Amino acid sequence: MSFRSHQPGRRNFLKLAGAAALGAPGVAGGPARGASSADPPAGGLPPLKITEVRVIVTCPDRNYVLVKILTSEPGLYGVGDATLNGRELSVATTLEKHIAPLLTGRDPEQIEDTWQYLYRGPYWRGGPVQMTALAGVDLALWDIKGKRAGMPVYQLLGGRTRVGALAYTHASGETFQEVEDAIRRAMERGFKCVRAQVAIPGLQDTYGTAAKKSSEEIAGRVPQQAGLPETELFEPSPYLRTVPKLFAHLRAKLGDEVELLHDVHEKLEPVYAARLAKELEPYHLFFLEDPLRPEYKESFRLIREHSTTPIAMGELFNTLWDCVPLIKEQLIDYIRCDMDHIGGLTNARKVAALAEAFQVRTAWHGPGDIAPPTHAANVHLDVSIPNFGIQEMVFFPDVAREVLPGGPTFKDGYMNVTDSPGLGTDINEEVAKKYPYKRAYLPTARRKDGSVQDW
Ligand code: KDG
Ligand code: MG
Repeated sequence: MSFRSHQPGRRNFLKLAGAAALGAPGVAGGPARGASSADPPAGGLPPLKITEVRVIVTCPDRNYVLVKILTSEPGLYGVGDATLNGRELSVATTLEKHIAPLLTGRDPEQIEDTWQYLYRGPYWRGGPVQMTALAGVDLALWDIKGKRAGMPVYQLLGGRTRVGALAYTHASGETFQEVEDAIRRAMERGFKCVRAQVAIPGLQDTYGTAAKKSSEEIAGRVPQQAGLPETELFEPSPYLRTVPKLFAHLRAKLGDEVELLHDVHEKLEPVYAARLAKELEPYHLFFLEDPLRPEYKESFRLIREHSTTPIAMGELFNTLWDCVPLIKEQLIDYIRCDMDHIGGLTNARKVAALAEAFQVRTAWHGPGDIAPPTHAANVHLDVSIPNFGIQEMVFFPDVAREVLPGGPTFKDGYMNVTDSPGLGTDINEEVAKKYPYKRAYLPTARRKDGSVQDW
């Protein structure tokens, strides 16, 4: 019996159940390995096996970790993204040393079973390293399934629910005027929604702004610092004084139509986040992003009790269960997990379904430090679910596009995917070799008294 069969014969099913109950090693070790030649073909297609798992670390403009899964069908492979900014080699090692040996010989069609096997199988579960590794495998398997079916992944997810995915980009500046100008430029490019961040007087290089770089250069392209990480300075008081004034300026100058967003980046303590959300109310943000640290979800209640500013959260979450308390209590309005850090499409679509039940919409994380296969998977999901909200996006530089061709398109404020089978992204391994890994870190932050602050 193989899990490949869509409708396993009853006799085979009982055999498997009996074997599992007895702890038969073939079953516990992964059912697909045992696919026998007597297995019925899946939907008329011949049996398929994973023959090789390649882990490719490359740094065209910044570091990316890609997973290429090859199959027994000549020319049929899938490409997934397993990039974890600043910890790339931990994920690559997990994939190479621990996960790849488990995959060779398995049936790539059994995505859910492989996901469960890799999530629950090792006993130790969750965490950003393992969940990013799992995402890399998961996305590659969805890519294979789409290519095999001759369909884009959104068709496998149920088909289109919308013509495109409303997108937002980032605008930043040293002054309110610079932020306003950057938003105007984004609007000229077609964006209807823009995230706004401004430098905070007295604090150097606050998150989302960086002196010496244009807003477009920074947009979504989180700094990667070669050598050792730099330290930024943060104090809540000047930040809390400045941000409402920024949005007062932007609304006065830009009017009400453009949708504005702001990322707190988990920097605030609950009472200050509640104050900020309350003071931003008159400016009608699309959402206020990641106001609190991810650990203690109850704190979100305080924000809710004091403000109607829509709240988004989730880029530091790693599992479906991180999302449950905030969604089921309706403490947020947008769930914005990073598909690359919560185990890929298989888990993200469950998060979306959970959110749908509680009238929470999606806003998957879409920064420049995850690679095109994740951006593509985001949009395949966006255009196929009923409760999509908004999609963060980034324009990759030419050098990255040469290594990682394909990916979503952007027009008139909306992202889209093409109808090419699978995810619609690829990797050029020869070009990737020209750009070896370079050690790099995210910045860190401290308060004026020297103590550690969330960046
Ligand atoms: O690597 C960290 C980035 O992914 C993060 O800082 C980007 O917060 C971010 C965002 O909203 O894009
Ligand atoms: Mg963010």
